[in-house]
Amino acid sequence: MGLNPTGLSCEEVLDELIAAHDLDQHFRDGRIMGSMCTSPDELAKEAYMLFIESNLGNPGLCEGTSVLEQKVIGMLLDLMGLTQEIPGSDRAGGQMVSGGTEANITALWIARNLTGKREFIIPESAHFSLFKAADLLGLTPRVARLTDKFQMDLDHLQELIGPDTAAIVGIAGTTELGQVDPIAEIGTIALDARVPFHVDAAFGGFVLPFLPDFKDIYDFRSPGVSTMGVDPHKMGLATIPSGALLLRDGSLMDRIAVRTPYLTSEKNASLSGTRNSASVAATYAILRHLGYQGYKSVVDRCMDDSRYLASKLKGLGIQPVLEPIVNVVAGRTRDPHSVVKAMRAKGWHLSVASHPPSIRFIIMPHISRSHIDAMLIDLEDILG
Ligand code: 0PR
Repeated sequence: MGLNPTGLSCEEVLDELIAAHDLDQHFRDGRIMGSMCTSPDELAKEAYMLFIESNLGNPGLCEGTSVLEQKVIGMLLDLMGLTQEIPGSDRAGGQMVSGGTEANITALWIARNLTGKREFIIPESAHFSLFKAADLLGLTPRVARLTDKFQMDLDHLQELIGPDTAAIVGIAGTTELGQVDPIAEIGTIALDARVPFHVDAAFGGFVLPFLPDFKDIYDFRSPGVSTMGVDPHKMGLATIPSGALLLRDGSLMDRIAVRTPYLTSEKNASLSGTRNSASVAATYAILRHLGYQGYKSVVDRCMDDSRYLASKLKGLGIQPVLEPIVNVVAGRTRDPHSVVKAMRAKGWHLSVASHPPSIRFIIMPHISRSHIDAMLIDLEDILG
């Protein structure tokens, strides 16, 4: 399709857009159970529109938006345990990014430039964005085995640490199973080895702080944790794209800074130049609007429904790989790809976990118990 020589009317263009939008799946229909995103809160959408023209890539022009960004980073640092009581917390900092991928790439970029080393260690459960980071940064990923609980094997981690280790990455809420690596223990190992430790909490960052079993053990309260990635556009109910990179020592952002002679600021230290800033306002809005208790109620409901799903799956002879840790449920079946495909033909959007092979459900806030019950009827039918 080439560019049309003369313009179309707004109505004509909108008709085209509506036709395309109708082809998309929508969270409101309750049939997407394999996505880590959800409908943003209405206030987040309103905030997004208010800041549609802002560009944090040129902060001198967007002082108000910059202030919001720093406030969001402050709230997220606090949520991730870097509260004022922690020694050195005044040096903490961070940056809003486009999501978990950019947070992971930026964290490893900083670690590479800081250490001058060329390898990093990830668990087998790591998100594929870490392989993108390796490729872009010219780093070699060393992959640590998982234990029978699908957490990073600490003995293997110790074996993999060597003179060229630039960073260790642990996952707080794995993409496939929602498992949490032993962050405090990895932190101790990282401190002993003097290696930066990045925690990918893209999904878990907005779930774990609201679960009594996890409070305190997966975040900056472990002294070895250097950086964390947390995505408001997943369980944070913000608009896409919204991610955050948090640093125990904010001045380390300088390790990736370049000079920007013609901008309002002298230096720029971010992967993106022009940056989506409307999402920063949307994230600020939803954080302020929900507060800790608001998020806790959302997480409590998703966790109740995840446990409900896990117990119903058992009734169908599908064994959950793990009892729900966060709101991700994976169930072992033979040939999960065929099951997911057959479910798709019935209008359900599930996904597949590869290790171990299983069908994967993510019970996001747009899913209610009645959606789960309706899905289970079709699943039972398919499994025959
Ligand atoms: N780290 C972890 C632990 C993740 O689960 C993800 C994404 C990322 C990093 C990368 O985050 P961004 O995609 O924000 O850069 N996990 C989801 C996945 O790959 C992303 C996703 C979300 C995919 C919604 C599909 C979807 O509908 O499954």
